[in-house]
Amino acid sequence: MAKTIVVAVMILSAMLCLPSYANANLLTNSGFESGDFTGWGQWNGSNTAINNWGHSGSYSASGWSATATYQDVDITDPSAALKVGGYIYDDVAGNESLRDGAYTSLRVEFKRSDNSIVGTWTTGNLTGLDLADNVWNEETSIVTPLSYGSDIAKATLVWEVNNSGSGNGRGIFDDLTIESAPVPEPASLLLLGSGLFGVGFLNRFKNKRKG
Ligand SMILES: [Ca+2]
Ligand SMILES: [Ca+2]
Repeated sequence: MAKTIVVAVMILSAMLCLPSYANANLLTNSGFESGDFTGWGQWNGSNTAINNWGHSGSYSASGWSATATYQDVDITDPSAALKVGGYIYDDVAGNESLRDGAYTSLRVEFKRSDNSIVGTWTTGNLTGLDLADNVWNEETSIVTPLSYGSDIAKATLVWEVNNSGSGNGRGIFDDLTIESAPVPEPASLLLLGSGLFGVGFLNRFKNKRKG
C-alpha cells in the first residue's frame, strides 16, 4: 500500500514537472472571443467583421479590400524566443477566396520604445494559391526578437488584407499569437527522468517479490 502511494506521488510529481506548453499569449482577445475587436486597433476598420465561427472558440475575424488590424505588446526579454503568427482561412466554399491580386498577410514588427521599427517577421503576401482551401492554415514561426536588432521594447502584430488591383476575397484570421516559445527546462526533465526511474525501480522490486 505504502509503495503504491510512493509510486503515485512520483508519477504526480513527474507530471507536475513536465514542461508547460500552455504558454501565456501576450495578445489580448487573440481569438476574438469577446465577439468584437476589443484590444485591437484598426485601419479601415469598416472593412472588417467578426465571424460567428472560428479556428477555436466561437468567433474569428475577417477583412477585405484594404484594411489592417493591429495590437502592441511589451517585450521584456528580447533574447527569449517567441512563437508568432496565427491561423488564416481561405474560404473558397463561401466564395470568399483571396484571388486575382488580393492578398493577406500576418506580420510582427519589433520596435524600440519610440515606436521605430527594428525588424519585421512576416508571412509575406499570401494569396488563395498560397493557402489550402476551406481549412485553417497555420502560419506561425519561432523567432527571437534580439536576432532582428537591439533596443527592442515592444512588438506589434498586424494582420492585413489588401487588394492590389482587381482582386477580391477575404482574409480570415483566428488565434493570433505572440507567446513564449515552448522550451523544456533541464531541471524539469531531470525530475521527470528521476520520477520515471523510481517507478521502474519499484515495478522491478514488486515483480521480484511476486516471482
Ligand atoms: Ca476564435
Ligand atoms: Ca486556396
